[in-house]
Amino acid sequence: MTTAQAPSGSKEVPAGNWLGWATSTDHKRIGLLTVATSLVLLLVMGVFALIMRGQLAQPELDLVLPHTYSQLFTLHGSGMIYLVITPFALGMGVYLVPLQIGAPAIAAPRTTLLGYWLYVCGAVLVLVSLAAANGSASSGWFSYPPLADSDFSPGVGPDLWIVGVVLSTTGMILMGWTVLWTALRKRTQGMTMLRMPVFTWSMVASCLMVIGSFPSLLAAMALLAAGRADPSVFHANAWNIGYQHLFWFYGHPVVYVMFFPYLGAVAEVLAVFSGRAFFGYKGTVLSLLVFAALSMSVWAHHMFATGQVANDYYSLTSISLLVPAGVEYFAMIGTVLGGRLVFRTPMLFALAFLPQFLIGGLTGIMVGTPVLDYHLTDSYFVVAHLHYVLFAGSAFGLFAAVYFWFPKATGVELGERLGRLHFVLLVIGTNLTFLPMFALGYEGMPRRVVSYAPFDGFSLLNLLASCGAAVLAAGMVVFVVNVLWTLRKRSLGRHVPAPPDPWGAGTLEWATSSPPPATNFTPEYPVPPVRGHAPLLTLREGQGEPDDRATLSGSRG
Ligand code: HEM
Ligand SMILES: [Cu+2]
Repeated sequence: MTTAQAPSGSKEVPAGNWLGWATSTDHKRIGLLTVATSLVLLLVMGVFALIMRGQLAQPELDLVLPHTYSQLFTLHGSGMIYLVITPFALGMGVYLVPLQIGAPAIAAPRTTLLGYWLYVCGAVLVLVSLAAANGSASSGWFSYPPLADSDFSPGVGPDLWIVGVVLSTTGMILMGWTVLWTALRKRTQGMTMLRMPVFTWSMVASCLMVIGSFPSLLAAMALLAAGRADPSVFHANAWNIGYQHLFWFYGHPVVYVMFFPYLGAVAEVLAVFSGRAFFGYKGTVLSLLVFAALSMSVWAHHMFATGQVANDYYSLTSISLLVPAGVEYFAMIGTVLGGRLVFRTPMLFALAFLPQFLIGGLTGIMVGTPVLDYHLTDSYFVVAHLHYVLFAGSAFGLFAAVYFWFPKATGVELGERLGRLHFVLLVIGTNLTFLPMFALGYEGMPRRVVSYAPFDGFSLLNLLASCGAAVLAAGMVVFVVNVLWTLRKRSLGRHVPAPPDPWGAGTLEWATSSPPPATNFTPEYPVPPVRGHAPLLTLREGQGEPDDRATLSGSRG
């Protein structure tokens, strides 16, 4: 901690005090622990992906055994979703929502802390399951029975995986509740619902989906566990399809839980680095809520190929998601078009999010159309689509958020040059890795295969994708170096301490010190008056009441 910045009277626990960190009920610590844990797991899951891309770089390689490969894609996919992108999103909410709405603390802090530890225990179990005699789960992140039952996936590994998934999901539900409760009940004076920042609204919409849909995954996992104990459960075919329904009632909305918070972060970054308030605020808020509600009605578009669902209905609801998505998209573009742009690293990631995500969204229309999906399902086209949404979409938003809020959370900015290098490598790497997969899928390469033959005609595109993965990995190394280097400089005291508001931003978290004191706001850093959804911007532009300006300059010390 940069103690120079910490106002007197705050109860900072020294940085080396591990027990203090692990048991603190300060939402900023829980939030930081959550995002730091998920970033570490991102590297682990990334290494699994690299091994897979190594195996697929050329036809008929023997880098890993087929059963190992099945575990790798299962742990990679399930880990990225259950243990990385979802927890990071909720961790951001835990850290930022109280600050953004001017609250001194999160609602139910012990419940939030319990949520974090359930997540950690779940992650440990999922990783430990790899050491089981028959290995870990190996039937993909959605683990359909009968493939995932105890006849086809014997051993204790898949059971450990199930318990791990249940624990971390329960943790996410607890965090979702406390973040939602905070936004509803702990807003400062003047912070009406329709003045909450876009990011906070994106968290509210996400948390509603967490609460509405995550319990369905717990039910699916309970069913799977029961079926593994007594395989006759799945002999009635109804339960195989029933499992899929329970699973996707969670599995679809989670895609938006892994997307909204990043979209919210990108929206804030775009507004700040365009030097204006977010354009189309109300339309965006409304569309987030419509989007969240609609998202609960589309789940069975993942089941078109079973022939057992009402394809027309699910296709129609899926494609109607384009309307709220379009509103948000144009609001973001409108924000950028009217502004004076400043191209710092967070802004670069936020701008790249737009076209990258568009590719994911548009190919979603294709897989949401049953006739096309019959051809594309379970091919590499789906792998390309989901990675454009989740990697090119969420991960770019994730990095925009990391570079943007890093100085707030740590008191020091990440290095700009390394940040740009990271950005360039990530853009090249992402597209080189995932674009060829559309073609591979269209040409008929199935997903989840450990190898292919030279005469299949998949060799060149796979080689390109694997080279892309190497570029991506290099980008991630640059990012890790940047973080460690910056933190090292800070611990040696050789850094430039970040001011409360290094970017000229608009929302309340930038009114307090960097990092914020234990109670978020203090007499030295009071909550400024709130008269709109970008209160600091209003004050700076002199549109507030005359006495407002004094509060602001006072708070800047
Ligand atoms: C935000 C980051 C990422 C997320 C959320 C993610 C998610 C997923 C998911 C859900 C699956 C499907 C697993 C399954 O079929 O059960 C998957 C498969 C896969 N991913 Fe990722 N992934 C990410 C990043 C990456 C990266 C950076 C690479 C490459 C460098 C990669 C390479 C692969 C490969 C090779 C497969 C196996 C495809 C198959 O055979 O079906 N992923 N990923
Ligand atoms: Cu879906």
